Amino acid sequence: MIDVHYWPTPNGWKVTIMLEECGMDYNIVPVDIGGGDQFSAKFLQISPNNRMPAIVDNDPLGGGEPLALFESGAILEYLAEKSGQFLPTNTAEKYKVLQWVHWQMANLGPMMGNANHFKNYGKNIADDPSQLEYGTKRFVGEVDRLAGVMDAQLSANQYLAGSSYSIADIITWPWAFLLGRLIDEKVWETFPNLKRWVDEVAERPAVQAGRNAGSELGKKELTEAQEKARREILFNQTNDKVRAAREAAAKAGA
Ligand SMILES: N[C@@H](CCC(=O)N[C@@H](CS)C(=O)NCC(=O)O)C(=O)O
Repeated sequence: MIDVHYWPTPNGWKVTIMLEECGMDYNIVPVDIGGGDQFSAKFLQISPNNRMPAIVDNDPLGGGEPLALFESGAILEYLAEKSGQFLPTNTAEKYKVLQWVHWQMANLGPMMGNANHFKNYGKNIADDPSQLEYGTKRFVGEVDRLAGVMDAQLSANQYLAGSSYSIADIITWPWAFLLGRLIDEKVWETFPNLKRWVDEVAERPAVQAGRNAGSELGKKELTEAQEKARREILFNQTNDKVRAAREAAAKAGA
């Protein structure tokens, strides 16, 4: 059985979608990132960067001790190797897929995360809201550029890495389908090939199941004070803040 340390967000969905696609059994271990669970000593041993998703495979490929992994790209590559699915074994084909996996990890995910931060969350936390304008312009501009990169690729290919559905699609879809919500629903008119692919992947039963996994976790009604406390935990993390959160978690016995 695979334990998935998880909260229902785009990076979390990558892993539940992959597990559903592979037909692997998994057990969700909630990591309430707004509540500070990512600073518990136990979680930091699995994921030293205080970010979810992470997995512990209790029956790892090759046998031996349970295998703990963090970073969704590494997790998907491991699950592909274990299941023998969604990553070709032929060297050239394999690296065609992996270059898009790395592209997502280094580009689309971080840029959309930052665009969302400046455009939507920033107003609640910035000391001076005028500071948000340049950040929004910079990151929404990058997201627009990246959408164009995907659209061009998908104009000539059914899937991101060519003619077969792969971990490149599984890792990219959970961010890409949110483009309309982040920028404007009109964005799909500019990127019709991307829209075609987003809709096609959305139809897959495993994608729907993975996207819904643990959806009840994030649905609590929160007061303004609780929202504020969660923002304090999640944003403007520095070494001092992270160390304090780690110490508080240890004191609470977590
Ligand atoms: N590159 C990482 C990114 C993971 C990530 O940013 N996770 C966020 C939620 S989507 C998180 O755990 N945040 C907790 C925090 O900021 O302390 C991956 O793809 O696994």
